[in-house]
Amino acid sequence: MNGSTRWDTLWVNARLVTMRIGGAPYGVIEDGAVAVTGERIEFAGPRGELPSPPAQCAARVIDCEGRWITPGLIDCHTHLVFGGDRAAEFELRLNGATYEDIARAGGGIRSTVRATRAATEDELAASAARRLQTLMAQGVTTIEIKSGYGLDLANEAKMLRVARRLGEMLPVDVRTTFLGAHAVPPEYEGRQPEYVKLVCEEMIPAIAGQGLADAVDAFCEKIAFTPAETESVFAAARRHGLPVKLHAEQLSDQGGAALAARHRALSADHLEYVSDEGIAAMAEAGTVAVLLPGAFYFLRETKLPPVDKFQRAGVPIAIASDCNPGSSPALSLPLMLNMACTLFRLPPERALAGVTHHAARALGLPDRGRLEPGLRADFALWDISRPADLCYWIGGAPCHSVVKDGRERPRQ
Ligand code: DI6
Ligand code: FE
Repeated sequence: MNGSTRWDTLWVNARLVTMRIGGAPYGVIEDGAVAVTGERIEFAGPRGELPSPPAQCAARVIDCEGRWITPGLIDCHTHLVFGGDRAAEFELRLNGATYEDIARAGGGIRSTVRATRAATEDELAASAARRLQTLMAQGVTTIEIKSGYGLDLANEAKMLRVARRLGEMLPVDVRTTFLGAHAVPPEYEGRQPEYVKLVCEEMIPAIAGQGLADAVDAFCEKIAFTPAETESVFAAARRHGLPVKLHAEQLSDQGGAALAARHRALSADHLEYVSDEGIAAMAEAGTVAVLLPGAFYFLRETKLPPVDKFQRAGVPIAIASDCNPGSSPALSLPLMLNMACTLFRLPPERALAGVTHHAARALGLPDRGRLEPGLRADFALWDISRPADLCYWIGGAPCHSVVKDGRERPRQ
């Protein structure tokens, strides 16, 4: 190479979980190497296929001492930015109240709305940053963050600005989703159609105009918005060039999955109560099923999402934390992997696909989620013996370090 090295950095003596499809399980490469220049992967393969000895390949060579490398984890569904918490409601539920009872009595999402409206941007950023650092310490390199606790233009925009700011403060990519149609705010009590009009005609145009959202979501449910209202939110999103996703079939079957598929949604999320028609429509549209075992567990749901039917229909399954104060105060994606396996019976390889390449797809980000030349150099090193160990530990897998955009990320 005429004295000049080809790549910036080369990681050797590593075992790779490439998540490449069609080869070995997990796309495993024993005795692998990953080379990076700038923010991109240039090489991810067996050390024996390097073009020359490691020291001649890259300006810097890092010995991974046999550790496993996975793609950086992607948490594709969170409500990470919020004021306060709902630990008191957790106690109420343990004393017999249901999630729906609490919501109908003005608690639930609305209590978080009060706390979020009262908080400053700095306060919201500080509390969300602590949660985000906990997720990052366990391998997260990309996260989606929804609004939905502001429920008026100023406060929804505030939440989305905080989410964007987190991506600037910390070495992690943040994708933002506008969820104005999460709940009806108290000032619109009894005037739900007017609130939907506000979301569609004022909030979405303003949020899109300020470039604050990468997608639009809604909560289609008996205690939230009807399918017809969801349609109008999606139509407004389309008018402003934003892709959609949907909280669908979490507590009952509303036909939300099929509706989302008709709108070519990136994902439909939750899906415990999805029908066969919903699954078929998602398969046809290529809509990802995002399963949220943290919410299933925390709400003590008993109806399982139909994972085998998704698999048979060819619907990609992603797994996310749904981190939020009401239904899933979850701060570990490896814990969600364990729950996806234990509660939903997902084999570890499919669970891992759910927080890597299928999660990337749920965010419309084809540039990440696998270890492959040309993709973003986001990956995590783990002190484990085999890939399934990532799903095995309850409450945290041993993450050694994280590389984001080709650079070793300082410990958070
Ligand atoms: N479904 C959920 O699980 C979260 N939002 C939603 O639409 C819960 C949000 C909350 O309870 O604060
Ligand atoms: Fe959610």
